[in-house]
Amino acid sequence: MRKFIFTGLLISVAVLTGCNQRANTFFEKRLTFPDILTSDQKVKLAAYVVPTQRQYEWQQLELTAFIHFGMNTFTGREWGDGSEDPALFNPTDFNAEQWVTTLQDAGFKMIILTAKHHDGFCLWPTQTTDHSVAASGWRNGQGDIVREVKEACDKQNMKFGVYLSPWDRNAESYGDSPKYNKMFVSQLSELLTNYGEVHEVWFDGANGEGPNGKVQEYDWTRFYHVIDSLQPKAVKAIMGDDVRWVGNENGLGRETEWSVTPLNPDINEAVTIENKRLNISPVAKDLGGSELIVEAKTLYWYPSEVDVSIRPGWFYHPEQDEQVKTLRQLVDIYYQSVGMNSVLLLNVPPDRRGRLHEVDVERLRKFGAYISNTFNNEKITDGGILWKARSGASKEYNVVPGETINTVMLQEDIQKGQRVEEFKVEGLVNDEWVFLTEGTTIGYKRLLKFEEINPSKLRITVSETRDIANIKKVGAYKALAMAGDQNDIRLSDISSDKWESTGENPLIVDLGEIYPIKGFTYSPYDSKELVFNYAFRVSVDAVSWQEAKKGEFSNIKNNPIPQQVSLDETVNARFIELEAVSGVDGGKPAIEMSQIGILTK
Ligand code: FUL
Repeated sequence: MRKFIFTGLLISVAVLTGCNQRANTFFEKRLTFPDILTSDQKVKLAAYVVPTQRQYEWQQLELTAFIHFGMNTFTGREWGDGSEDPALFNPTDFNAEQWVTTLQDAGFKMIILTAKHHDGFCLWPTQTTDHSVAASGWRNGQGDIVREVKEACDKQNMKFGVYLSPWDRNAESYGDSPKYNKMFVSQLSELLTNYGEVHEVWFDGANGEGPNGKVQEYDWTRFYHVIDSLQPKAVKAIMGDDVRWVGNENGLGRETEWSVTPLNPDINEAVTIENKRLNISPVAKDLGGSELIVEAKTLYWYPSEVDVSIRPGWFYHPEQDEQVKTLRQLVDIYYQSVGMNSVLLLNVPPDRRGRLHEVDVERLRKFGAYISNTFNNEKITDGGILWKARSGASKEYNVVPGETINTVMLQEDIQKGQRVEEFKVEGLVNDEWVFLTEGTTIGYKRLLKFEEINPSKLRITVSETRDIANIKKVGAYKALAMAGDQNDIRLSDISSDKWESTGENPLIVDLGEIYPIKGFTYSPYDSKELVFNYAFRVSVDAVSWQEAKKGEFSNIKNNPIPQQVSLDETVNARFIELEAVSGVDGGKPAIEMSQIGILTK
């Protein structure tokens, strides 16, 4: 009877809201609640929101790769300012097939290429601007990076996506909204018409214009329409409404990661007002808990993508060759992304030759081998049978006799919605059930690690679920121990024991003696506001000062990692002065001595 009443409710909601409802049971991508619902009904209905076909196919890719390649590769910057001479772009041994083969061997299923980053330089010979590969010396201006990458992908059956930065520091029309939107639509259309199938379009939300910068109103509706009509299989990511930014660039998903959320990208006033009312943004801790759902008017299937670079920066910098993430860091990232109901988008930036660097290639090879060795070695014999679990229900699974395990995997059939709110895993050892681990959400995939153990059975309990959960697969594995720790950014070559400082903006530091300074670092930890534009000055006597560098910590807002700055030439100095010319939010942030490091090597 209760089931009958609920089915009736599902149908009336569909009729009332006109949502895209499949077979009178599920709501594809979006559900707007009618006003009449109780809180319990709202939470239960959230369990009936499901992905579109293209979102579902995207989720199954699990491992996708980002390629940041462009003008910054050759200038050493993270954000170019658009004034770069196209002649600087000149890869000496460009080889897209090497990228695809390396990434494919490591298990990656799609490559997303930065066709245009914030500096506006286009990697294809576009009709829309002269600022492109056509104006470079590479292949005598006859080359097309986008085409070569796409062809290499096609050859090896790798999916292909494009990153096209809305923020453009080169385009003259940027800020003249209709004019720039027209140009952007043409760029998008070229990319989506001339290169065959595209499976993801990545719209970066980053914009470093600051309070006094150019203001561009993007025509997102039109951009969406261009994608939907030219590439119906492509998911729209980040400022797109199919794939959500996880909220950090560290490779870290949420413990509780709901793909059903009231959050949508801020693409129009109504959405912005609603996101503000609910106090949510991609960086919010809770994006789908029941308390939030009760407050919401509309829910979306908007799953998380974890984007992170294999190196500290998004672009290749030779000085970061020793800071490529270790196997251990990459595997942790895998557990925290794919294993936390997200798709991993791992950036591997090609070097100035136009090849993936040997260190990165080796790391990827190890990573791919580790993941396949671990997860192709199933230790449960009967984990593939669909289990329909009510709140409180348990099910036992058989472990291959004698096997040791330390990892469990759970998957819901998300085509029937994401439902589990809490679960527990136990192992049967000597006829006794031993607690192994527990978690909150499952979604498409959840991986959890625990101490090595040899149980004869596993018992999964779905402690709380929004409606009958569809557990599609349970797996157990033995992940091998790994040597090696973090490859951290080098913070300082000289000890700060004898340093003395005055002021906080500018901050002046007496290093105690004269050093040959090659660069400095700024670690943004614990700052109220992060420094964006800076000026770095040096002096031997604290009387006459010389400006050694002026610039911006380009991507610091989204990726607040320690910033390393190399000076154009080595300077001998005893005193340094760092001024925060402006902060990421337009203020004048203070700087502490503990945030600074000096590079002399
Ligand atoms: C950010 C950008 O500003 C970075 O440069 C990089 O492209 C990253 C993936 O997104 O928002």
